[in-house]
Amino acid sequence: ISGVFTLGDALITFNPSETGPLRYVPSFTRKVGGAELNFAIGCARLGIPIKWASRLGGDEFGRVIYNFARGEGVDMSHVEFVENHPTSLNFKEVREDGSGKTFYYRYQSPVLTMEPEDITEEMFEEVGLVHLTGVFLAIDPKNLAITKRVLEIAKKKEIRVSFDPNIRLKLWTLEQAKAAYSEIMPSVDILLTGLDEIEMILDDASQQSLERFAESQSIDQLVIKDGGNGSRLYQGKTWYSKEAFKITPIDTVGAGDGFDAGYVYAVLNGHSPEEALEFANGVGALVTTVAGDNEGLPYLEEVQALIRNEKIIER
Ligand code: KDG
Repeated sequence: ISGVFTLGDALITFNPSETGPLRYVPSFTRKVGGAELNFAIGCARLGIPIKWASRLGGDEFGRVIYNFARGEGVDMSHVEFVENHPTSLNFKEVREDGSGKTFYYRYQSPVLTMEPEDITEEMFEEVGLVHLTGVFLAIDPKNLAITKRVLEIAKKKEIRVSFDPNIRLKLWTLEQAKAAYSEIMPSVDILLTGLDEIEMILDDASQQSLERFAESQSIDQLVIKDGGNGSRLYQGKTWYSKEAFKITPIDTVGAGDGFDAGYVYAVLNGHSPEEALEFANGVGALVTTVAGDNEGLPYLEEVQALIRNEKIIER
């Protein structure tokens, strides 16, 4: 099985000790987050060789993220520490139903020191799929050029590209997001998007409009994630769908990243469209059962047990 490459900014995530508005939360637990890193950890737990390219602050928090990601088995060869750019922070608010809000402190993100020339062909050895997300694009306008450099190499080496828009309106406007997405969409083979996100991008998320969009952008697999309502896939002029697993979420942040890792695993392992949706739904569901953005990411046997409706023997 071939490996996966991703790039993005990671954060020290402060998870609240209590649910409800952040202003009343007295204490936090220090954790690690960041959409692309969550994805990378998801891949590693499923057994996919995963390279994560990034920059971290040359500070204590940078070391926390580095050691955490390395401990999860993420290939850190393309992660560097930089001075004068503190590691990004994120304070989370979690509501009773598991949904949340994000308060970023990432104005000087270490990834601002990355340049398109830092992306070299050698980084893509043994890579069968590149996964990109809109969070990296949102951090700085220059990141579009870095992303394009990744896409250029992927095209040259015939590497598949998956993309998650991961719209973060706290980082840029919808207009800016749409402009950047439109530049990279024609290079995307697998689009993994939330239903709410594709509604924002296209204005009209009717079946017809989605089909037209996929065909006009030559997107091979258009995957729509709809949380508790399950997921859908449009591929080869056919729609497939799979309902969600019935679980009680306690922290939904990171579920979409987990879904992406699950879907990519299924694609690399040649699963059928329905099996791929089911597997990805399973990974996403398990993420929501644990507090934190990536702690709930399952190991392969845990997803398989959920799908087979088997209990894991605990004692
Ligand atoms: O998808 C989960 C991420 O959103 C979270 O871990 C942190 O918001 C975040 C980000 O910007 O990467």
